[in-house]
Amino acid sequence: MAVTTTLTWNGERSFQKLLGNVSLRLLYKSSVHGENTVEMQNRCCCQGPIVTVIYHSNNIFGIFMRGHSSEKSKSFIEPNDSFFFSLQKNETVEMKTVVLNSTVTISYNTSEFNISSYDKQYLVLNFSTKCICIARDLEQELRVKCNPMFSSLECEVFRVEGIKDEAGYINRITRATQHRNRLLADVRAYSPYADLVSEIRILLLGPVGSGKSSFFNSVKSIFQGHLTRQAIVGSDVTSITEQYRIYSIKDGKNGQSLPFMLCDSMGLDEEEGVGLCVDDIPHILKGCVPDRYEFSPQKPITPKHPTFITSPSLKDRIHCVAYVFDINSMDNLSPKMMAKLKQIQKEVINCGVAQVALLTKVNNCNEVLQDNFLNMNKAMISQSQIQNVNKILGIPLSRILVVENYASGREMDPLKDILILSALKQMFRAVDDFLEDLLLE
Ligand SMILES: Nc1nc2c(ncn2[C@@H]2O[C@H](COP(=O)(O)OP(=O)(O)O)[C@@H](O)[C@H]2O)c(=O)[nH]1
Ligand SMILES: [Mg+2]
Repeated sequence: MAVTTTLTWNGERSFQKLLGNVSLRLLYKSSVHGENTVEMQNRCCCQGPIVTVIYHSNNIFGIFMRGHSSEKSKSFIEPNDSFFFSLQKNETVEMKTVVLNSTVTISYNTSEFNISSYDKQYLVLNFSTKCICIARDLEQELRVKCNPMFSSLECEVFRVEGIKDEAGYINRITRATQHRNRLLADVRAYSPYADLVSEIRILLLGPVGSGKSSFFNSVKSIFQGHLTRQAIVGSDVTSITEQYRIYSIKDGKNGQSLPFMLCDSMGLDEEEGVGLCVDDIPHILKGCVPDRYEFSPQKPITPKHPTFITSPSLKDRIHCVAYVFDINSMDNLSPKMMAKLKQIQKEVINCGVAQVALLTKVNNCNEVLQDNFLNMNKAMISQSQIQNVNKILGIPLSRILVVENYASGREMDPLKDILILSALKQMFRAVDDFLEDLLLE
């Protein structure tokens, strides 16, 4: 009896889009061949690249493994060329992928392993209860929503035939890493226009929770090569950051300081007397506010303050303001917040400082970067949020940057790095324009 797959033609098409013109040959189907690991192993072992597709409630997701599954690897999948995917149903079928960064555990029975000991990426199928157990981060990233009620559970494994390296996803990821490394080299090699200063200062300004402190942490993580959390981040409604911080970043652990500093400030609040005080802003921009200054929302700094910098030089001042917003809240900024932003922008324009907007929390970072890295801004321009920033603050589209900070994940990701490093590069360009203009003056 021929075993038929549950995968639709559109589903198969999205694999072809991703991996090149491949065909999928069904090796195993749980409802036909038996719902256990041994059966699956017997049928799928040493078959070359395989894809495991899980159908649970309304979700279709799974894992692509390039290396063949061996006897030894049983339910463990090694990183490097494997990835998770989920098929998002829309007009066609869209595939969302998450690169595997650590060893993943896929198991057929909860009793086979202890979840707490695999705190990274795991996936457990329990056929007797029709439940799946999936790592939270993974669930969120794949946008899988499993309803334990009314669940059905089916698992299919396919051999992927005709896979070509050049056309596929794996190649794209490799290209991403190369592109990331080039950007990294560019950022390292940056030197401010006409060597007017040795380090430029970028001020992060924006509502509470927009991701300012996380952006600094993310940039630092890239240069450290692993995730760091120097700045405290939070999900409180009031600002977690109360001190003004001027962060210099080292290239590697004991490396040289990079040619830029990120200045992290208290978050903006729509209410008067809460959050960063608008009257503090001109002083920050001019470089009068020292590192670690404690903000007080009702009392702006004055020249009488003991640590007030009375005659700041060009190196002390802010060379670029980055207005930071959560991209998802861009469409519903309150009128009060907008008014405050306008007020602040007036101060920034008065000081003649360069301006960019930085939109955080884009969760489709691999879509943004899909085919051509150079076109990533173009791909975003049609989005209403970007148009909105352009409208509210009058910032040109090329100066509206999108990033996904390192917030919840535990591993570095070249795609996130590309967006973050590209954002830095655009900030440098904005600063150079500002410095050039200054010199002409
Ligand atoms: N998913 C996601 N979460 C983020 C991102 N940036 C920041 N966050 C989260 O948003 C919350 C506020 O971030 P934080 O950096 O403290 O914002 P700040 O008040 O502007 O400094 C924290 O829970 C962060 O983990 C991002 O790019 N993506
Ligand atoms: Mg903060």
